[in-house]
Order: sequence, then C-alpha cells, then structure tokens
Amino acid sequence: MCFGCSLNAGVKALVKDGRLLKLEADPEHYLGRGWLCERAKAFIQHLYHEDRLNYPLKRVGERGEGKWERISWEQALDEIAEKLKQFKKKYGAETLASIGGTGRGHQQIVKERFMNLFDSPNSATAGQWCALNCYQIENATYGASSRGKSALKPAACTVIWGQNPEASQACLYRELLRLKREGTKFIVIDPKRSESVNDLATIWVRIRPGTDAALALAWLNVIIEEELYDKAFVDKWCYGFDKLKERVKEYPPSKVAEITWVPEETIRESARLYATSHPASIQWGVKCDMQGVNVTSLDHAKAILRAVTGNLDVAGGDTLMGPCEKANYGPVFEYLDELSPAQRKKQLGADRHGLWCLPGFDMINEAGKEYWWGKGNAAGYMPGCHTTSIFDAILTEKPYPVKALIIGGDNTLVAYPNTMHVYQALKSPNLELSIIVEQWMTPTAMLADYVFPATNWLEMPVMHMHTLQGLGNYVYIGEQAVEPLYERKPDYYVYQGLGKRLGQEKFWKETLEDEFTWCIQPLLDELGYSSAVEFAKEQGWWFPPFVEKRYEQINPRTGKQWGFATPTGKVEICSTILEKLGYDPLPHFQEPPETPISDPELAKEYPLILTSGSRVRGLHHSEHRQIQLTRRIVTCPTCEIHPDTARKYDIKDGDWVYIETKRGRIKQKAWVTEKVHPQIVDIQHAWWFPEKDAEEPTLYGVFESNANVLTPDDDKYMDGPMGSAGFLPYLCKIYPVTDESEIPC
Ligand SMILES: Nc1nc2c(c(=O)[nH]1)N[C@H]1C(S)=C(S)[C@@H](COP(=O)(O)OP(=O)(O)OC[C@H]3O[C@@H](n4cnc5c(=O)[nH]c(N)nc54)[C@H](O)[C@@H]3O)O[C@H]1N2
Ligand SMILES: Nc1nc2c(c(=O)[nH]1)N[C@H]1C(S)=C(S)[C@@H](COP(=O)(O)OP(=O)(O)OC[C@H]3O[C@@H](n4cnc5c(=O)[nH]c(N)nc54)[C@H](O)[C@@H]3O)O[C@H]1N2
Ligand SMILES: [Mo]
Repeated sequence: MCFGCSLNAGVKALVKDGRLLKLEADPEHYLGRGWLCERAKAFIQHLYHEDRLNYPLKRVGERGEGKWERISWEQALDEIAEKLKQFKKKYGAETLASIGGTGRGHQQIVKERFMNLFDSPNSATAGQWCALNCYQIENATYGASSRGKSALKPAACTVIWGQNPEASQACLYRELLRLKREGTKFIVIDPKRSESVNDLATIWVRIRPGTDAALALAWLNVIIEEELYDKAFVDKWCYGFDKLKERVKEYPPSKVAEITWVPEETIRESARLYATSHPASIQWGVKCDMQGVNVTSLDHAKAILRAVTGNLDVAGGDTLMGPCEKANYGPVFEYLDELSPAQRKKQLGADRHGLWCLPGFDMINEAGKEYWWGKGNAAGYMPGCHTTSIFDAILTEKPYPVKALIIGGDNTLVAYPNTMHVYQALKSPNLELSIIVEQWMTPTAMLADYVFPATNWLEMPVMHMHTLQGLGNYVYIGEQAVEPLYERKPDYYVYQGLGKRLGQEKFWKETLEDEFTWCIQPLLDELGYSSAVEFAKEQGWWFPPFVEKRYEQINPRTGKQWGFATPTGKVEICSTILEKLGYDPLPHFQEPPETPISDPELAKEYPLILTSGSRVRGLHHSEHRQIQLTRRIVTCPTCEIHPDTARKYDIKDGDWVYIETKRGRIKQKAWVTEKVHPQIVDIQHAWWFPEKDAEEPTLYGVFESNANVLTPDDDKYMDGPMGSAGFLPYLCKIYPVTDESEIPC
C-alpha cells in the first residue's frame, strides 16, 4: 500500500533475502488497477538513499549550525522525557505544542494521543491548510464527510473545483478519463487551463483566484430563482432554506460576473448543467480550502449545493461516509477524553477560530455521538489548536509561552505560511526544547535539538489514516515489505517511548501492530482474523455495504429515521453551530484582503495576482528533492507566466525571475505558457535544495525559491471560523534575475 500520497494505491514489492528489488503496481488492487505513478516506483531509491536519517541525533552546536552527536534511542527518550517532566511542573502542560504534516499513516494520531495524555490541547497540523477545513465544515453541515466512494454508479455531471487530479491523483485520473468517454460531463472551475481542463472540461469556468465563494452563491441564486432544486428533499431534510433564499438575492449572476471574471452566461449555464444532471457530484479540491477569509463560506456553499440539488448520499452523487463502525477510531484511539477540562480551555486560537478548535469540535461531536454508535464524530487530527498561534505564543509568550515543540512528518519551514515567522519561532531562545521525527535532514530539522529517524512505508505496516482517524468508513492496511534499516523506527515508538516514561504506560501497547489490531478489533472478530497483520496479508481492505440515502432508513438503535448527525438532525443550510460560535450562519463572499480591488494602492507597485502550489506529478510537497528518479522529472522550481506578461516584463521561457510580494522575494524559472491568465503568476511551492549547504545561513536554500516566503499568516488573511490560511491570492511583481550567481540550481 503506497504512502507516497494519501490515496494509497496497491503495490507489489519484490523482496529477496530481505532486500527490496522492485516495486510494481498490484493489478488486482481497486486503486490504480495495475498502474503506478513515477513517485511510487521511486520509493526504492527513497528506502536505500544515502542521505536518509538512520540514527537519533542530538544538537551540540547552535541551532542551525549543523553540529550533531549520534545518540541512542534510549538516551534521547530519557533526556527528552526528563525535560518534559520538568517543563510540565514549571510552566504547565499547555506549553508543549506539536505540529504535524500531510498525515498519511499513523504518525499524526499517535502524536495526538501523546499530547492528550500529556494534557496539552495544543496539537496542530498541516490539515489547517488542507482538507480538514472541508471535513469539519461538512461535519457541521450534514454530520459526515461527503467524500464517499461513489464509483458505484457514474455521475452524469462531475464538478472539479480547485483541483487538478491529473497531477494530484494520478492513479485515479484514468478513471475520470474513462468516465468522460462514457458520457459524464465535467465542469472544471480553475483560473488556469490545467491538464484536467484540457482533458475533461465540458465547461471551463475560468475564475478569478479567491472568488469561488461568490460563484457558489451565484450558482445557488440561479438554482433557486429557476427552481432547479429538489423541493421534496429541501422541505423535509434542510434547515434554514428560507434564509438562504434571501441571502442569495445578494449574488445575482450579473454582479458575480464582475467579481469572478466569469461571464454571466457561463455562470448560468454551468449552474444549470450541475443542477439538472442526476446524479451529480462535486469533487474536493484543495484550492477551495486555501482561499483565506472565504474558506468556511465556500466549503459551506458547496455542501449546500450538494444538498439542495438532491445529490447527497445517492450513488454517483456525493455519498456520505462517516467513520468506521468496526473500528476504535479518532477520539477513542487518541484518548481525547483524557484531556482535562481545565486544559481544554487553554487551547491556542480557540477564542478566534472556534469552528476549527475545541468549541466547534465539541458541538459537532456532541451532535454526532449517538448517531455514530456512541463513539462520536471525527474530522481526523481534530480538534487541533490554531497552528500559527503556536509561533505567536513562542515569540510573544502570549497568552502564555510555548516552551517545547514536537514536529512529526512535517517540513514546517516550507509548508506553512510566512516562512520568516516560522523561522523566528523555531530559532527563538524562548523555545527551550525542539524535537523532530523525520526521514531526512530538512531545513526544519536543522533547527531542532533532537532528531529521530523515521521509517518509510516499506519498513513498517501501514494503516490508512481515514480508518485510524474516523474520516472514512473503510479499513485499509498494508504489509511491511522489509525490516527497518539501521536504527529507523516507525513514529509510534517515539510517542510510546516518551509516554511510557511519563506515566502513560497503560495507554500504550507493545507494538504498532498491536495498536492496529486493537483499532479494528470489532472487524477482525467478525471476519475471524487474529491480528491486523494477518488481515493485511490475507485481505488488505474492507468496505461496508453501501447504503443509499441513509437519512431515510430506520436507525436500529433508535427505531427512527437516521436523519443527519447535526444538532437539528437536518442538513444545516443555516448552521446552528456557526451561529452559536458567533459567526455568520450562512455563506457569504468577502473580497480577499490583497487584490487589485481591495488594495488598489498596493496594486500599482505589485500589479500581478499570485497563486501557488499547483501540484506537479514528480513531487509531493517538499519531498523527493533528493531522489534522482523524481528530480529528473522536475529539476527546479518553476513558475507559469502568460506570453503577453513575459513580453511586458522582458522575460523569456526558461529565464530565472524574481517573484516579489510586499513581504519578500524568491526566484523561480519561468515557464511561459498560455495556460495561465495574463494577470496571474502561478508558482510552485515547498522548494528547498538538499544539494546545498545544510548550515545557516543557507539552510538548504530554504529562503530562495520557497513560495511561503511570500505569504502572510496574520489573522487578517485567515478564515474566521476555521483559521485556514490564504495561500492565494496575493499581489506580486516579477522581473528577471540578472546576476547569474543568484540562480539556485
Ligand atoms: N503529485 C502530487 N500529488 C499530490 C500532492 C503533491 O504535492 N504532489 N499533494 C497532495 C495534497 S496534500 C493535496 S492537498 C492535494 C491537492 O491537489 P489538488 O486538489 O488537485 O489541488 P492543487 O494542485 O493545489 O490545485 C489545483 C488547481 O487549482 C487551481 N487554482 C488556483 N487558484 C484557484 C482558485 O482561486 N480557485 C479555483 N477554483 N482554482 C484555483 C490551480 O490552477 C490548479 O490547477 O494533492 C495531493 N496529491
Ligand atoms: N504556498 C503553499 N503552501 C502550501 C500548499 C500550497 O498549495 N501552497 N499546500 C499545503 C498543503 S495542502 C499541505 S498538506 C502542506 C504539506 O506540508 P508537509 O506535510 O509539511 O509537506 P511534506 O513536504 O509532504 O512534508 C512532509 C515531511 O514529512 C516527512 N515524512 C514523510 N513520511 C513520514 C513519516 O512516516 N514519518 C515522519 N516522521 N516523517 C515523514 C517527509 O520527509 C517530509 O519532510 O503544505 C501546505 N503548504
Ligand atoms: Mo494537502
């Protein structure tokens, strides 16, 4: 089961005498069906690469100086546990915070368990910038996530919204191409003529970056005005439709055409195509979760679109998943109940971003507790603290100091907005202890005090994070292919090792395999397997039978119709949870804070619109820069510029250019292409250069081409309820790099 991204395609590993010889697609696996992407195949180089971290390291010089001493796991765990014990007594448990990245397996949830048992509410994750926004808002709206597997029946119309699956979901993309051939119509909403626009779009909605919430509201305007909605479903199962009806009057297509750059007729035509096709689905795309101040509104509006058109929980539409009945998932697995009431109140950012933090989570969980078999609702990783509040707390010591930090599976310096802010926090003497669990030395790891070497997915058993966290109703486990090399271990043993030294003995099992077995014990009992490892060998995955329109069925626990796992039992078009938290209960659109419209003065100096982070096939965020096979595909950081714009600024294809915002400047290589709009510059994210000097001031060139040198992280640019970042849109200018010595690679 490949962990190169969170799709987890089926892989066959050929191993001889304990050595991995070959990776190839598993032809029988439902995902990929015999096809494997370039990155997956390259994991053989990842496993044996000479730069992998193999032993625990302790810093002996200054942070960033690159002076390390190799120590044993025992010594590292003993020393850290002792320090944490003292910190807890001296400063309080809340002064330990943790950060995680694109969780793909167990690493995030075991860190969260450790934090709960340590009694700190301050666990943060990259999910803050990613899909967890959508999960949480959908949970608030209809009590589950609508990212179910709807492959059971093809959709008549699929909306690809802020997503380019050609690059980001390569092993599924061929399915979409097949559906297209078989008649599914695609609406692709993207400012750029992406590969997915080219290959799939029946209608390309070429939108101005960051204005999608206005488009969604205009779609609702058309659908309601033209009575294209499902009246029976709305009457029986929706709460607050009348208020929505009033709200969408503020968003007529004529007005929204001006906001979004999408012609009025295209708005109407696309809304009609979506609403009159049955079944229809709206895919998740991360660029909807990155639109700063509009994230909650946009994700809420998309959820409402699914509901009012009658596409919720129907085959081929957007099926609702919920967590896995046969698993001890999420809140149970991470012992959330052990976090004490007094400590819960101290969560960083909860006062400002209530839906993301514990207050919102508690309301969602309360509404879903009985519904989901008494085990509650989960949006994975949740409830997290607000991520950037950690850096503020380190630097300002307000509302209290953060003294210790554990980072696991995350390259914070490149992935999180406002690199300089992250850098200052990680370097700050206020931060007395800094730990990272990593597979490689990275710019972020260079600033840690202790580094633990982590295995990759070939060296450990792997369980899909959806199963573990309660994000999905299925079970999905992959076998270990080889023994861990050197002294690498799965992340589990860091948290278990610390936990055992800090009085958490009874909550940790002997091995990671035992934890997996416990997690899916109810399923194993039913199927007659003795362990998760046996299940992985014999079967690998399990899906519950698909029940269409669960809300109409009778719930055997209550004898009544299931309805939805929300406070009203209905789809909350007007969200009682948002209202209670003091936010607008209905979606709205706000002009993003840094555009030619909201800041015309700044636009005089920075006339172009910046977007960042479109996925590319050869790379996964900041990973794989060391690996020959993948680095050959994407050799250096690249930005996309329209030919007219290139001409205007005297830039030729292949030239290195500066991209500058009011916060800083970076360099990338220009790809002059008509894919992008003349007013937009689209840059790659997460760049650093393992081939460069590790030590400061170079720090692997982390400030040279990294998109997040250009992005801010203060609340002005963030979503209210969720605190999600705006990775777009910003104002920028571009100009050629003239000094050759400035070119980074
Ligand atoms: N190869 C590869 N695959 C990956 C990853 C990777 O790094 N590399 N990362 C994984 C992760 S964690 C994630 S979150 C997913 C994300 O993958 P996707 O959901 O596919 O998202 P992106 O590739 O970020 O962006 C997709 C499209 O959004 C468009 N876009 C930019 N701004 C806007 C806007 O304002 N509105 C709209 N409607 N569209 C806009 C871009 O032009 C781009 O074509 O990919 C996953 N898969
Ligand atoms: N400007 C801009 N910024 C973005 C985005 C964007 O589109 N634009 N996208 C955002 C999104 S959606 C996301 S999800 C984040 C991704 O942010 P990150 O998750 O920080 O990105 P990765 O580069 O995947 O970093 C993962 C790190 O974990 C390590 N790793 C991998 N597997 C394991 C493991 O099993 N254990 C441990 N301990 N370590 C492991 C890798 O070596 C790597 O250094 O970036 C966000 N940042
Ligand atoms: Mo992501």
